[in-house]
Amino acid sequence: MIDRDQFPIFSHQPDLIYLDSAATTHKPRSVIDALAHFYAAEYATVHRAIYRPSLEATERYNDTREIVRRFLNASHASEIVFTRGTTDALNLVAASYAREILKPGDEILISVMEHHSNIVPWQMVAEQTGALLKYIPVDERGVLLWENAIGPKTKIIALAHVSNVTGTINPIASLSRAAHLAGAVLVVDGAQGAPHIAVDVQKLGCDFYAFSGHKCYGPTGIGVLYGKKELLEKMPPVQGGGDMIVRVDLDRTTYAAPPLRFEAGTPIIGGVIALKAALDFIEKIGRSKIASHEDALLQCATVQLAAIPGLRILGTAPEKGPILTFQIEGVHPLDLATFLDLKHIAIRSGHLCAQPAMRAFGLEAAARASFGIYNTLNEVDRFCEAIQDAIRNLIT
Ligand code: C6P
Repeated sequence: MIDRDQFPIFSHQPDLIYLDSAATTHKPRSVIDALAHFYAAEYATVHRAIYRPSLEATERYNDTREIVRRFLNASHASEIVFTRGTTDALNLVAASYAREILKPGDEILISVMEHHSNIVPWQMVAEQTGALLKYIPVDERGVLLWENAIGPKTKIIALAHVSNVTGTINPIASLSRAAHLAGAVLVVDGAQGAPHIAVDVQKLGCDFYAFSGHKCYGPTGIGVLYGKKELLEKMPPVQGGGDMIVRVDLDRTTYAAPPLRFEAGTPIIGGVIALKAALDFIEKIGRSKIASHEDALLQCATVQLAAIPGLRILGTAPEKGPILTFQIEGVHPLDLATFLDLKHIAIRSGHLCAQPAMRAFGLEAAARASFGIYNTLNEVDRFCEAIQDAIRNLIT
């Protein structure tokens, strides 16, 4: 599908079969070079200084905002806030938007499938405001049973675009319409969506969309919050400091307009610049090509694993991202991951930072393989053979 030589990790670790892209993706040469080149040749602060290198760094920083706007098809670059990642972005919506609008008795609706990043911030804001946190159930396939869940008191609905446990792709456009009919906003945790699916926030109709650069072939420490202009403009900042102000007096501060209002302090300049290289990398391949390649890998792995007696796949929704979580009767997921690691196969094991989702399946831990653009069908076959081998060796 792509030239794997673009990813230096595979020349440093030629035996590695990396099946943990849902945790974080490896980086193509173009991203590593963009980051190294910025630090080596162009490094300067942004927004504050008038010397040439700083003006140029500021221009490149701002260029990325426009690239992200296009990546999400947002209407305005000012709707793009740079954050440290998805977690940071979701916490910003909870601590600012939600804290501002929620009254005692209002309802926040999330699902039992969410990552802890899309549960804990809502629990915190519910406690602070007296709002109630309610959960949408899922069926045994991992499909959201949401139709009757939205009520007159629902003010915020926060859901994953793609579940990091079941891989389920949630029907965001329908959920947006239903949320708006009820007078609520829809917050989308796009951590597993943005790397795999073409995201058009105007078509999806969501009010907020969060994602992480490091799951999109970019660096760690940089993420994005998209928010509708009219909502961001009403939101108070959560952090105060440099760069987020128009004027500071001894007794008061006038805040800058969004997005700078939410980007206090010296920003993640190198991360932002390298994020552009990552999104360019994705766009150059094309998101529909990425999705179809990863879907082929997922189908190939699913067919092989589903045929193994005693192996249960968690998440069999009709629409899935490239995530395959499973459990084998009589084999602890940590033992399985250790066994596979001896064969240089990297999978995730444990609760996947989604303990309520695990418990909904009656488990405390599971194993997960997830696919990226650099994986091959041959790697999938070797992974499935290694699973068979693990079963022969680990079940006594
Ligand atoms: N899931 C996984 O292995 P951060 O850490 O902020 O970049 O992303 C958090 C996050 C939020 N939502 C979803 C759906 C996610 O999958 C993640 C990160 C990783 O599944 C690490 S636990």
